[in-house]
Amino acid sequence: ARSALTDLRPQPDDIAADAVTGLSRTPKALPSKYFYDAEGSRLFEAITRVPEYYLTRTELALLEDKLPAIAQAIGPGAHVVEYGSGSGRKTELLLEHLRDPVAYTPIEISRTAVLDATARLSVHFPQIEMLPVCADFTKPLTLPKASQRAQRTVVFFPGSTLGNFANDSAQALLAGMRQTMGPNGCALIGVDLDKDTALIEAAYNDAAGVTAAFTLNLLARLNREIGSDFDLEAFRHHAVYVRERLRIETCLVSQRAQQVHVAGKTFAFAAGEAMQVEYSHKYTDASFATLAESAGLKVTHGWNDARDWFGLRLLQP
Ligand code: AVJ
Repeated sequence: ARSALTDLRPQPDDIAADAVTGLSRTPKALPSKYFYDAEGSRLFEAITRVPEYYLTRTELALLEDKLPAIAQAIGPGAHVVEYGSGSGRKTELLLEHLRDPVAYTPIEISRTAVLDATARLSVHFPQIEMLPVCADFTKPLTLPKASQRAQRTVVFFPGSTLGNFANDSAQALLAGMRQTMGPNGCALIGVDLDKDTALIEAAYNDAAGVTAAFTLNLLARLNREIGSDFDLEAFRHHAVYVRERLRIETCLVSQRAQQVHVAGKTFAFAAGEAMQVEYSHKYTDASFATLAESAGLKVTHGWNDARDWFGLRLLQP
Protein backbone atom coordinates (compact mmCIF):
# COMPACT_ATOMS: atom_id res chain seq x y z
CA ALA A 1 0.00 0.00 0.00
CA ARG A 2 1.20 3.48 -0.98
CA SER A 3 1.80 5.98 1.79
CA ALA A 4 3.03 9.27 0.28
CA LEU A 5 2.32 12.36 2.35
CA THR A 6 0.24 15.14 0.81
CA ASP A 7 1.55 18.25 2.51
CA LEU A 8 -0.82 21.20 2.18
CA ARG A 9 1.60 23.28 4.29
CA PRO A 10 -0.74 24.42 7.06
CA GLN A 11 -0.02 27.87 8.45
CA PRO A 12 1.99 27.27 11.66
CA ASP A 13 0.20 28.33 14.86
CA ASP A 14 1.17 31.68 16.38
CA ILE A 15 0.58 30.72 20.00
CA ALA A 16 1.84 34.01 21.44
CA ALA A 17 -0.37 36.14 19.15
CA ASP A 18 -3.44 33.93 19.83
CA ALA A 19 -2.81 34.07 23.60
CA VAL A 20 -2.48 37.87 23.54
CA THR A 21 -5.67 38.20 21.44
CA GLY A 22 -7.62 35.96 23.83
CA LEU A 23 -6.28 37.64 26.97
CA SER A 24 -7.21 41.05 25.53
CA ARG A 25 -10.90 40.03 25.28
CA THR A 26 -13.59 40.60 27.89
CA PRO A 27 -14.10 38.03 29.32
CA LYS A 28 -10.59 36.67 28.82
CA ALA A 29 -10.25 33.47 26.78
CA LEU A 30 -7.61 31.05 25.49
CA PRO A 31 -8.14 28.72 22.48
CA SER A 32 -8.75 25.07 23.44
CA LYS A 33 -6.80 23.83 20.42
CA TYR A 34 -3.64 24.48 22.44
CA PHE A 35 -4.52 21.80 25.00
CA TYR A 36 -2.94 19.09 22.86
CA ASP A 37 0.82 19.27 23.21
CA ALA A 38 2.54 15.97 24.12
CA GLU A 39 1.64 16.31 27.83
CA GLY A 40 -1.93 17.43 27.02
CA SER A 41 -2.45 14.46 24.69
CA ARG A 42 -1.16 12.13 27.42
CA LEU A 43 -3.54 13.73 29.94
CA PHE A 44 -6.47 13.43 27.52
CA GLU A 45 -5.70 9.70 27.14
CA ALA A 46 -5.77 9.48 30.95
CA ILE A 47 -9.16 11.28 31.01
CA THR A 48 -10.61 8.60 28.71
CA ARG A 49 -9.80 6.05 31.45
CA VAL A 50 -11.30 7.86 34.49
CA PRO A 51 -14.63 6.30 35.57
CA GLU A 52 -16.64 9.54 35.19
CA TYR A 53 -15.60 10.20 31.57
CA TYR A 54 -18.17 8.01 29.80
CA LEU A 55 -17.71 9.45 26.28
CA THR A 56 -14.86 7.37 24.85
CA ARG A 57 -15.89 4.00 26.24
CA THR A 58 -19.55 4.58 25.30
CA GLU A 59 -18.63 5.50 21.73
CA LEU A 60 -16.32 2.47 21.39
CA ALA A 61 -19.03 0.11 22.63
CA LEU A 62 -21.54 1.80 20.33
CA LEU A 63 -19.23 1.30 17.34
CA GLU A 64 -18.68 -2.36 18.24
CA ASP A 65 -22.42 -2.87 18.53
CA LYS A 66 -23.66 -0.90 15.50
CA LEU A 67 -20.89 -1.20 12.93
CA PRO A 68 -22.61 -3.96 10.97
CA ALA A 69 -25.59 -1.63 10.44
CA ILE A 70 -23.35 1.40 9.84
CA ALA A 71 -21.32 -0.50 7.22
CA GLN A 72 -24.57 -1.48 5.53
CA ALA A 73 -25.68 2.16 5.38
CA ILE A 74 -22.30 3.31 4.00
CA GLY A 75 -21.98 0.60 1.36
CA PRO A 76 -18.87 -0.80 -0.38
CA GLY A 77 -15.74 0.86 -1.76
CA ALA A 78 -15.25 3.66 0.78
CA HIS A 79 -12.44 6.19 0.85
CA VAL A 80 -12.41 6.95 4.58
CA VAL A 81 -11.24 10.50 5.37
CA GLU A 82 -10.67 11.04 9.07
CA TYR A 83 -10.64 14.59 10.44
CA GLY A 84 -7.78 14.19 12.92
CA SER A 85 -5.82 11.01 13.47
CA GLY A 86 -6.05 10.44 17.19
CA SER A 87 -8.76 7.82 17.31
CA GLY A 88 -6.68 4.64 16.72
CA ARG A 89 -8.98 1.84 17.82
CA LYS A 90 -12.12 3.51 16.42
CA THR A 91 -10.58 3.80 12.94
CA GLU A 92 -9.51 0.14 13.07
CA LEU A 93 -13.04 -0.92 13.99
CA LEU A 94 -14.54 1.11 11.14
CA LEU A 95 -12.09 -0.23 8.54
CA GLU A 96 -12.59 -3.80 9.78
CA HIS A 97 -16.35 -3.63 9.32
CA LEU A 98 -16.66 -1.71 6.03
CA ARG A 99 -17.12 -3.77 2.87
CA ASP A 100 -14.12 -3.41 0.52
CA PRO A 101 -12.67 -0.18 1.90
CA VAL A 102 -10.37 1.29 -0.76
CA ALA A 103 -8.42 4.13 0.84
CA TYR A 104 -7.77 5.87 4.16
CA THR A 105 -6.81 9.53 4.61
CA PRO A 106 -6.09 10.98 8.06
CA ILE A 107 -5.97 14.81 8.07
CA GLU A 108 -3.91 16.44 10.79
CA ILE A 109 -1.63 19.49 11.30
CA SER A 110 1.11 17.24 12.68
CA ARG A 111 3.12 15.48 9.93
CA THR A 112 4.35 12.83 12.34
CA ALA A 113 0.80 12.11 13.59
CA VAL A 114 -0.61 11.42 10.10
CA LEU A 115 2.42 9.36 9.11
CA ASP A 116 2.25 7.33 12.35
CA ALA A 117 -1.48 6.71 11.84
CA THR A 118 -1.03 5.37 8.31
CA ALA A 119 2.10 3.36 9.19
CA ARG A 120 0.28 1.62 12.05
CA LEU A 121 -2.89 0.93 10.03
CA SER A 122 -1.05 -0.26 6.90
CA VAL A 123 0.17 -3.26 8.93
CA HIS A 124 -3.43 -4.32 9.68
CA PHE A 125 -4.86 -3.25 6.32
CA PRO A 126 -2.25 -3.91 3.61
CA GLN A 127 -4.95 -3.80 0.90
CA ILE A 128 -6.06 -0.26 1.79
CA GLU A 129 -4.39 2.65 0.01
CA MET A 130 -2.94 5.01 2.65
CA LEU A 131 -3.14 8.69 1.66
CA PRO A 132 -2.14 10.84 4.68
CA VAL A 133 -2.70 14.60 4.45
CA CYS A 134 -0.91 17.22 6.50
CA ALA A 135 -3.37 20.12 6.69
CA ASP A 136 -5.55 22.25 8.93
CA PHE A 137 -8.98 20.62 8.52
CA THR A 138 -10.75 23.84 9.52
CA LYS A 139 -9.50 25.40 6.25
CA PRO A 140 -10.60 24.47 2.68
CA LEU A 141 -8.80 21.33 1.43
CA THR A 142 -8.28 19.36 -1.74
CA LEU A 143 -7.71 15.69 -1.07
CA PRO A 144 -5.40 13.30 -2.93
CA LYS A 145 -7.37 11.20 -5.40
CA ALA A 146 -7.91 7.59 -4.34
CA SER A 147 -7.91 4.64 -6.73
CA GLN A 148 -10.75 4.47 -9.30
CA ARG A 149 -12.20 1.61 -7.26
CA ALA A 150 -13.28 4.13 -4.60
CA GLN A 151 -17.04 4.58 -4.84
CA ARG A 152 -17.71 6.96 -2.02
CA THR A 153 -15.91 9.38 0.32
CA VAL A 154 -16.79 8.85 3.98
CA VAL A 155 -15.71 11.57 6.40
CA PHE A 156 -15.10 10.10 9.88
CA PHE A 157 -15.14 12.51 12.84
CA PRO A 158 -15.57 10.58 16.11
CA GLY A 159 -15.09 11.56 19.75
CA SER A 160 -17.55 14.48 19.88
CA THR A 161 -14.63 16.65 18.81
CA LEU A 162 -17.25 18.66 16.90
CA GLY A 163 -18.49 19.71 20.35
CA ASN A 164 -15.32 21.71 20.98
CA PHE A 165 -16.30 24.12 18.18
CA ALA A 166 -18.68 27.01 18.83
CA ASN A 167 -21.82 26.80 16.67
CA ASP A 168 -20.64 29.08 13.84
CA SER A 169 -17.30 27.25 13.52
CA ALA A 170 -19.04 23.85 13.78
CA GLN A 171 -21.30 24.91 10.92
CA ALA A 172 -18.28 26.02 8.84
CA LEU A 173 -16.49 22.74 9.61
CA LEU A 174 -19.52 20.68 8.50
CA ALA A 175 -19.81 22.78 5.34
CA GLY A 176 -16.13 22.02 4.63
CA MET A 177 -16.87 18.30 5.13
CA ARG A 178 -19.70 18.57 2.60
CA GLN A 179 -17.15 19.86 0.04
CA THR A 180 -14.72 17.07 0.98
CA MET A 181 -17.30 14.27 0.68
CA GLY A 182 -18.79 15.46 -2.63
CA PRO A 183 -22.41 14.91 -3.75
CA ASN A 184 -22.27 11.13 -3.29
CA GLY A 185 -20.36 11.12 -0.01
CA CYS A 186 -21.35 11.00 3.64
CA ALA A 187 -19.99 11.77 7.11
CA LEU A 188 -20.04 9.58 10.22
CA ILE A 189 -19.88 11.84 13.27
CA GLY A 190 -19.74 10.96 16.97
CA VAL A 191 -21.73 13.31 19.23
CA ASP A 192 -22.22 13.44 22.97
CA LEU A 193 -25.92 13.75 23.77
CA ASP A 194 -27.77 16.06 26.16
CA LYS A 195 -28.52 14.21 29.42
CA ASP A 196 -28.72 14.61 33.18
CA THR A 197 -26.57 17.57 34.27
CA ALA A 198 -24.88 15.64 37.11
CA LEU A 199 -23.62 12.93 34.73
CA ILE A 200 -22.21 15.48 32.28
CA GLU A 201 -20.61 17.64 34.96
CA ALA A 202 -19.00 14.63 36.65
CA ALA A 203 -17.31 13.73 33.34
CA TYR A 204 -15.59 17.15 33.32
CA ASN A 205 -14.83 17.24 37.07
CA ASP A 206 -13.41 13.77 37.75
CA ALA A 207 -12.58 13.01 41.37
CA ALA A 208 -8.94 12.15 40.61
CA GLY A 209 -8.40 15.62 39.15
CA VAL A 210 -7.14 14.46 35.76
CA THR A 211 -9.40 16.92 33.90
CA ALA A 212 -8.22 19.77 36.15
CA ALA A 213 -4.61 18.83 35.35
CA PHE A 214 -5.50 18.72 31.63
CA THR A 215 -6.99 22.23 31.77
CA LEU A 216 -4.09 23.67 33.78
CA ASN A 217 -1.60 22.13 31.35
CA LEU A 218 -2.73 24.82 28.90
CA LEU A 219 -1.04 27.41 31.14
CA ALA A 220 1.98 25.17 31.66
CA ARG A 221 2.31 24.81 27.89
CA LEU A 222 2.19 28.58 27.37
CA ASN A 223 4.84 29.03 30.07
CA ARG A 224 7.05 26.39 28.38
CA GLU A 225 6.59 27.54 24.81
CA ILE A 226 6.17 31.32 24.90
CA GLY A 227 7.79 32.09 28.27
CA SER A 228 4.67 33.43 29.99
CA ASP A 229 4.58 33.38 33.79
CA PHE A 230 1.17 31.94 34.74
CA ASP A 231 1.25 30.70 38.36
CA LEU A 232 -0.43 27.27 38.09
CA GLU A 233 -1.22 27.32 41.80
CA ALA A 234 -3.22 30.54 41.36
CA PHE A 235 -5.79 29.26 38.84
CA ARG A 236 -8.51 26.65 39.37
CA HIS A 237 -10.34 24.45 36.85
CA HIS A 238 -14.10 25.10 36.76
CA ALA A 239 -16.50 23.24 34.42
CA VAL A 240 -20.29 23.72 34.44
CA TYR A 241 -23.07 22.50 32.15
CA VAL A 242 -25.05 25.45 30.80
CA ARG A 243 -28.24 23.77 29.61
CA GLU A 244 -29.59 26.83 27.73
CA ARG A 245 -26.51 26.61 25.52
CA LEU A 246 -26.26 22.79 25.62
CA ARG A 247 -22.59 22.89 26.52
CA ILE A 248 -19.98 22.40 29.19
CA GLU A 249 -18.17 25.69 29.67
CA THR A 250 -14.72 25.21 31.16
CA CYS A 251 -12.79 28.11 32.58
CA LEU A 252 -9.76 28.80 34.74
CA VAL A 253 -10.62 30.97 37.73
CA SER A 254 -8.01 33.32 39.16
CA GLN A 255 -7.67 32.56 42.88
CA ARG A 256 -6.42 36.05 43.73
CA ALA A 257 -5.74 39.43 42.16
CA GLN A 258 -2.60 38.91 40.07
CA GLN A 259 -0.67 40.01 37.01
CA VAL A 260 0.54 37.70 34.25
CA HIS A 261 3.17 38.54 31.64
CA VAL A 262 2.67 37.15 28.13
CA ALA A 263 4.74 38.09 25.08
CA GLY A 264 5.89 41.40 26.56
CA LYS A 265 2.40 42.42 27.72
CA THR A 266 0.94 42.51 31.23
CA PHE A 267 -2.56 41.18 31.96
CA ALA A 268 -4.34 41.86 35.25
CA PHE A 269 -6.70 39.27 36.74
CA ALA A 270 -9.15 40.13 39.51
CA ALA A 271 -9.72 37.66 42.34
CA GLY A 272 -12.43 35.25 41.11
CA GLU A 273 -12.08 36.32 37.46
CA ALA A 274 -12.90 33.49 35.03
CA MET A 275 -10.97 32.92 31.79
CA GLN A 276 -12.86 30.82 29.17
CA VAL A 277 -10.78 27.89 27.83
CA GLU A 278 -13.07 25.19 26.38
CA TYR A 279 -16.61 24.41 25.22
CA SER A 280 -17.89 20.83 24.94
CA HIS A 281 -21.27 20.97 23.23
CA LYS A 282 -23.89 18.28 23.80
CA TYR A 283 -26.66 17.68 21.27
CA THR A 284 -30.33 16.87 21.09
CA ASP A 285 -31.77 15.32 17.90
CA ALA A 286 -33.26 18.73 17.11
CA SER A 287 -30.12 20.80 17.79
CA PHE A 288 -27.94 18.45 15.75
CA ALA A 289 -30.37 18.30 12.82
CA THR A 290 -30.53 22.12 12.80
CA LEU A 291 -26.72 22.37 12.83
CA ALA A 292 -26.40 19.82 10.00
CA GLU A 293 -29.05 21.58 7.91
CA SER A 294 -27.32 24.93 8.38
CA ALA A 295 -24.33 23.32 6.61
CA GLY A 296 -26.41 21.81 3.80
CA LEU A 297 -26.41 18.28 5.24
CA LYS A 298 -29.21 15.90 6.25
CA VAL A 299 -29.06 13.38 9.09
CA THR A 300 -30.00 10.15 7.29
CA HIS A 301 -29.22 7.61 10.02
CA GLY A 302 -28.56 7.68 13.75
CA TRP A 303 -27.41 5.11 16.30
CA ASN A 304 -27.36 5.62 20.09
CA ASP A 305 -26.23 3.43 22.97
CA ALA A 306 -29.01 1.87 25.08
CA ARG A 307 -28.96 4.78 27.58
CA ASP A 308 -28.97 7.49 24.85
CA TRP A 309 -25.74 8.94 26.22
CA PHE A 310 -23.75 9.08 22.97
CA GLY A 311 -24.71 8.97 19.31
CA LEU A 312 -23.28 8.31 15.86
CA ARG A 313 -24.90 10.23 13.01
CA LEU A 314 -24.64 9.64 9.27
CA LEU A 315 -24.93 12.86 7.27
CA GLN A 316 -25.38 13.28 3.52
CA PRO A 317 -25.76 16.31 1.23
C1 AVJ B 1 -11.70 16.00 22.75
C2 AVJ B 1 -13.97 16.54 22.53
C3 AVJ B 1 -13.39 14.45 23.23
O1 AVJ B 1 -14.75 17.84 24.97
O2 AVJ B 1 -15.12 15.89 25.88
C4 AVJ B 1 -12.23 16.04 27.76
C5 AVJ B 1 -11.95 17.01 25.38
N1 AVJ B 1 -11.98 18.16 27.60
N2 AVJ B 1 -12.28 16.58 28.99
C6 AVJ B 1 -14.41 16.68 25.25
C7 AVJ B 1 -12.05 17.07 26.88
C8 AVJ B 1 -12.11 17.86 28.90
C9 AVJ B 1 -13.04 16.18 24.80
N3 AVJ B 1 -12.99 15.85 23.34
